[in-house]
Amino acid sequence: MKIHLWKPVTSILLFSGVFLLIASCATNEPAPEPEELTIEFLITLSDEELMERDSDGDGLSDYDEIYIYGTDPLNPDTDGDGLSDYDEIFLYGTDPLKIDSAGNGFTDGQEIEMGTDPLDPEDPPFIKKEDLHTVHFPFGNSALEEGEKDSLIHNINKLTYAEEFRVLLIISSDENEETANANGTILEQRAQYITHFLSENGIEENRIDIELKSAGSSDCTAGDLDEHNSCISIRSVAFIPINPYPFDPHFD
Ligand SMILES: [Ca+2]
Ligand SMILES: [Ca+2]
Ligand SMILES: [Ca+2]
Ligand SMILES: [Ca+2]
Repeated sequence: MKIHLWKPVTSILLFSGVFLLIASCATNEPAPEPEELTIEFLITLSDEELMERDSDGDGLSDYDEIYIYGTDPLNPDTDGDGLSDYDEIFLYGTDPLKIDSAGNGFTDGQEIEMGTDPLDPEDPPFIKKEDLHTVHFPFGNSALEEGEKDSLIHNINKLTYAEEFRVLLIISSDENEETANANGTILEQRAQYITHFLSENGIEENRIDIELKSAGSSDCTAGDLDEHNSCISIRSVAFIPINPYPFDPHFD
């Protein structure tokens, strides 16, 4: 009975063995591939075998990925920035392990798409929201005092540097200020003063958007009231940079 039971099993084993032997001879594969490739499996292979393989088809051999570049031999785009490991190393010179080689907020793939230099942190020139200062007006007046002009010139320098940028000016007055005279409302006068100052310094009007915003003293934070019972922080023009690029950069 025992012999009868074992016979078919032995036949199957023998048959499988012969089949595996034939398959292995025919494809010249040294070891059976696991259903899903893993690094653990790859590093059991010899250097020669790894040099002949490119498991992820990115143009780099498994050997080079594992032992030279430190990239993932099972992922054609290790850092996920849209550029293949091969292209980063041999075409663009970018870091295949860093999503943003220049550290300027745009990924390497985005920079290639925009035609900017992925290795130059100053390309494309960029203005962050906090790079532009809010400037404040004296009570009832549309002309800036000297210290505030320095802030304005700082903003002009930023806009000159990043010439693709437009800017939104949000111009506010305090409710206690005189709202209008022969030259228009105080908001209009402030808008005129600022745009004139900007265009005199090379920032043309077509780069400027304006929003006039009346604000009440109720928006005032404590300690911001002056001797006119008017709110210093509200009498202002805020400069909001408008990103001209198709991507919003991400800063760590
Ligand atoms: Ca590869
Ligand atoms: Ca790869
Ligand atoms: Ca990449
Ligand atoms: Ca990269």
